[in-house]
Amino acid sequence: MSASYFKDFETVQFEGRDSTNPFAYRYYDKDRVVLGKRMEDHLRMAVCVWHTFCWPGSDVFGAGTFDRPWHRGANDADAARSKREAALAFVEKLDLPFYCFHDVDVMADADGIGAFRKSFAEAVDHLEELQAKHGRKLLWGTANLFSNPRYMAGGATNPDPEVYAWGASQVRDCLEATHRLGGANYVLWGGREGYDTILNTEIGVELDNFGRFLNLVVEHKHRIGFEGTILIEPKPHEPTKHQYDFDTQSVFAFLQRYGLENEVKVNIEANHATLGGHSFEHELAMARTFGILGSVDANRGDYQNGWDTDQFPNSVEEWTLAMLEVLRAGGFTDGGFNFDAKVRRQSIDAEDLFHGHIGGVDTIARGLLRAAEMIEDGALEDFRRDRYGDWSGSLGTMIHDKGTSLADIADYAVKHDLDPQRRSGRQEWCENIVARTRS
Ligand code: XLS
Ligand code: CA
Ligand code: CA
Repeated sequence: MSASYFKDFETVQFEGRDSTNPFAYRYYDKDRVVLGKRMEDHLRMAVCVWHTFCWPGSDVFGAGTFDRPWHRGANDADAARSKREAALAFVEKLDLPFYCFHDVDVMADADGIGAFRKSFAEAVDHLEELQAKHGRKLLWGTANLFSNPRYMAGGATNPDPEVYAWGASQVRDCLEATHRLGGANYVLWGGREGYDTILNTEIGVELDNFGRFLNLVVEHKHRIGFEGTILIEPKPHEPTKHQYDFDTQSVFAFLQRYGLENEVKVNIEANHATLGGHSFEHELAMARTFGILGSVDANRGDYQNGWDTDQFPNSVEEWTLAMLEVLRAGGFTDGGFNFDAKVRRQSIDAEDLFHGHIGGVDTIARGLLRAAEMIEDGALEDFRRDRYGDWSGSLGTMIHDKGTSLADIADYAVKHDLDPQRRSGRQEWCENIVARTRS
């Protein structure tokens, strides 16, 4: 039933900006070389299985609105198989290279640890066949330690070590599966690694248990020879009131505290950045600065809503600024852009899945072209460099000299009777450069 779900759709192709075909790319031309690299290799885009194939269109006020064949009954072995087939067929129809999954997204429901492991193992065997059949790759896998009621108080931060051990079993199996499937990264999103009320929460114990967990995951990665990157995905809250992986700065402090700053990077999600009161480009810039920019979940929030709406990206300006940060970071090595985005509940048809992804792909591709144009033009980058140019002069160097004290710097100011002249930050000029970009 599933292989035929997308039978009426052709593979999406690049037709250029004048195309009138809603099922064509206007900007994403995978073989076009931008700043010395093919677009496909810059962007490494992925489809997520959870929103696009598992979510039935339900919300807290109502049932699922979608009528995909695999949603009609229980999530048994047949339904899970159809869902996997449909997912990989869809990625091929979009002509994108990658997909991403949680363990529970791709398997049939199973109770008990033995049955759970067996069901997941069957799914992984099938995914291996499907990857070969459709010529697609895995950007990352992750274990879901937040949906099952057992995880209501967290996985690695649960007060009950038996829950922690269950989580260890899921993560071990999912990390090994990701390795076997050739995954480029392994993600940990700590959805319930936080608290609902501080009244019942011992933060110090929870953080130490969480730090121990992450160290064990890294150790296991090396033990099995997985060469991909381990990624933490920051989010400030939802479902918990407070999530420990609040944002990139908090995650970096956590990694340093537990000795993992050279082992683990971040997977930045646009909507999580904005939920945290930041801009998307702020989170990317922070990760670039710390050298921990791993991968990106591509989506957007709604500026009037305070929750995680996971809509498809559609702001060319936001993605221009984001791509500028990714390019400044030197681009991705293992990472890519994963569409952690879902069509709206009223977008019930198979074609809506295409419209969501095609729009997102083109928005990101256009962001890349515009950011590349700004980098090639050089005016903004030159201005930024000049603005800090005096730091390589004599005073700047002296300030950073190991032997220099606060008093030395203060004496310098007094001795030279310093009277620094104000210089414009040229914010509006900078903003105009972005707005006037032609690509
Ligand atoms: C939820 C997160 C989740 C992670 C993977 O808000 O975005 O989907 O990406 O667990
Ligand atoms: Ca995400
Ligand atoms: Ca999200």
